Amino acid sequence: MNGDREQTGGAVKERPQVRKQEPTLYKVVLLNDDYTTMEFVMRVLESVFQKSPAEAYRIMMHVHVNGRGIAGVYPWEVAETKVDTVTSLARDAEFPLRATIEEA
Ligand code: TYC
Repeated sequence: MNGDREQTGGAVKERPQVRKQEPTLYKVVLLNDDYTTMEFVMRVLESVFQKSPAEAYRIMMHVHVNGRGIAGVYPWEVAETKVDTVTSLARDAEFPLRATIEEA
């Protein structure tokens, strides 16, 4: 064997090119409903999706007006955890707020 170096027909590459593997990303989509308060949705966007108050307001209003909107884009397991957290916070507060995952 040749350590970590690639065989390149006589020459030895000291710094083989490292190709980063980009993880597949997924959108966490927030759904509108008639009962969850705007304030609660903004609090979820700030605490679960690390949005600024201004960005949280913008996303919440987008969902309110258009029926759905992207809360964030993450690798699968992160997206799944965010959806679980939203679902659990909503259930505890007795709001029907829902979030789903879509391929980005
Ligand atoms: N439509 C809700 C209301 O008028 C607010 C709302 C916004 C609910 C976004 C859910 O994902 C949501 N109180």
